[in-house]
Amino acid sequence: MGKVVTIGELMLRLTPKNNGRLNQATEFKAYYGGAEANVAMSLSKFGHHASFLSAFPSNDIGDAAASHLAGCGVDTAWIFRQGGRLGTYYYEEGYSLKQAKVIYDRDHSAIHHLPGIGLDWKSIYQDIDLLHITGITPALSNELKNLTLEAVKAAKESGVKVSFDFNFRSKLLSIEEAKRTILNILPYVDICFAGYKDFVYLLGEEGPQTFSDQRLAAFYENYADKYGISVFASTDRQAISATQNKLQGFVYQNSQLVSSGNYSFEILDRIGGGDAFAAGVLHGMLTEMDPAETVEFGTASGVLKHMVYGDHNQFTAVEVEQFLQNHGTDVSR
Ligand code: KDG
Repeated sequence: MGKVVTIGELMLRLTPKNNGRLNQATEFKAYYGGAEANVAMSLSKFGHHASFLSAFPSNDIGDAAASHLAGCGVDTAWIFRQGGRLGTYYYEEGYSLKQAKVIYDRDHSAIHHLPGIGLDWKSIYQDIDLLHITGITPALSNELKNLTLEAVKAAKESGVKVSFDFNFRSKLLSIEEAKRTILNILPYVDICFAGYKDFVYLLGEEGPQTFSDQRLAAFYENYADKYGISVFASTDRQAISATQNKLQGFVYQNSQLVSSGNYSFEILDRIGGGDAFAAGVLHGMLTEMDPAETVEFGTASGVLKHMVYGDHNQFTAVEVEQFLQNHGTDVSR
């Protein structure tokens, strides 16, 4: 099993009960999320040693968030207790013809204290195999952008592999700013995740407009050569309706593109599906599965996440394997 650090902001998600609208809600369901925390929680459930590096408020809300992570088995030793606010977001679920809605309330949250702490990267990376970060943290402020770059550079110096998920959030950055940020980070990245369209549109060069394995492989090869990235992983998601989905995963490794089955399923909660896929692929790599097993496990992890409420999976590796053994790719009820 591997030893992993993820760095980011843990988010409290508030969702109106009973598919309610935000402008009418009187009762909310609360979940913990945040892309990098979601990956740490999944990896920990899969049996890895996962640490989360962040800052949480030094109050009861911070205590509750830290307990939630610890309850999922995440190592909380690198959570600094500073500031008074936990990043929060409100999420109104989509249904039939109504789009889902996200409202962030994360300005001046505790993670903004992280760059002032003076992190000792050598201690943080001691005995660590892998760092996982996403495009969300560097999108939060210039200081956090610099900290993310510092983190990936120090990881390379310490011989720690770097995994990076674009996780483009248009509410945080414009496409142009996101592209600049990503291009600064990519030279330090070993394993790179993004929705396939994010790769194409954010890297902004001649990506495959029509989808085929050969064209996607050629696209990845170009970036693998340019940035020395050894693994690309992505998903192609087609929403059939607000409650029905198709999901297929891809892993490009050693000049070969391997695809998972194309799963059809009903969606209970789509938030965090990409993080569950990333955690599944990282699990495959950390346990030395071959690329075909890795992409199947990662995609199954992503599918399962869509079928439970909350931002992160609570499935063990054995449960994901059982799901793969017991079901075909059509898991619509
Ligand atoms: O990938 C899921 C995340 O988007 C969610 O948990 C919240 O991290 C979050 C964000 O910043 O949107």
